[in-house]
Amino acid sequence: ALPPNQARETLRDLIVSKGLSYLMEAHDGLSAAIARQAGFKGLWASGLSISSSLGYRDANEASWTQVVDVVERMADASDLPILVDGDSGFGNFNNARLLAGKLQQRGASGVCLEDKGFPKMNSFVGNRHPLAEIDEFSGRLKAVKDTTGPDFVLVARIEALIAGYGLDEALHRADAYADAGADAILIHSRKSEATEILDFARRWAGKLPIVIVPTKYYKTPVSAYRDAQISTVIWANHNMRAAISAMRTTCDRIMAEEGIAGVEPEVATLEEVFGLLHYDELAAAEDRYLPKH
Ligand code: SPV
Ligand code: MG
Repeated sequence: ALPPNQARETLRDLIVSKGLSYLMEAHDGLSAAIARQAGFKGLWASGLSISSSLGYRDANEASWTQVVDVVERMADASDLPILVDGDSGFGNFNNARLLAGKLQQRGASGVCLEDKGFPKMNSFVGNRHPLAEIDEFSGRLKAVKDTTGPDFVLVARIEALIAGYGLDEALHRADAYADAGADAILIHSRKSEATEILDFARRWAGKLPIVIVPTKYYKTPVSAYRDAQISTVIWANHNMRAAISAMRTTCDRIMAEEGIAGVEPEVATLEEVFGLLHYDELAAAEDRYLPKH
């Protein structure tokens, strides 16, 4: 068990607070613990990263219960508030509320639902991203809110720009989802410049907090988001991608060198592993609870 993180801010604090907040991607207990150690105050349970780490494609190949199990490990290992990528909710309003309720029970602080159908495809893959009907998707949002109650954070993610529609459609949808009870709007873009995101923020005029995912427009400095009064930036997949690079380098070297001496100084020490997962707490508990003979 992790020592309780007394001073932690809630996900709602992070998303609603005036300043810019960050959510760091994690996809298992270990990456969650590393993000906490780095000082992040909240996590993004990325569908892309969780799928990838399980060896699935980000196309709803992982079941919703597999995602819930991963999120539980992240919550236990980090004790941080977690916004979970709930994809499109794994079906209709009923599947969405089942997912959200179970995530809440297992330690998540909020869920993000995107206005697409099931199965969804990752927003950066191909050009087929059919949008859900606004009324039907609004029903999914309402059902989630009614199930989880007000504290659990509900983020409505708008895929209109990804699907090739313009700002008017995105804003129209954002209004509808705000009426349906969303706590924040995630506006997604696959452009390499932040222009359409900043235009959206200007026209939205702070009706609800805005969350963004600058995976493709990564060159924009965060000062631009602060100036635009964006609430939260999600660094959406960088632990997973960093793991791929590091694991590939290590595998290639061990393969080529037929030994592990070369990589030893490059990889985390075992002490680091034991520290991240609080083996010291277990030793102290053994002293307390195990008989001393
Ligand atoms: C994820 O991290 O799974 C996301 C963000 O949904 S994206 O991959 O940009 O769609
Ligand atoms: Mg996703």
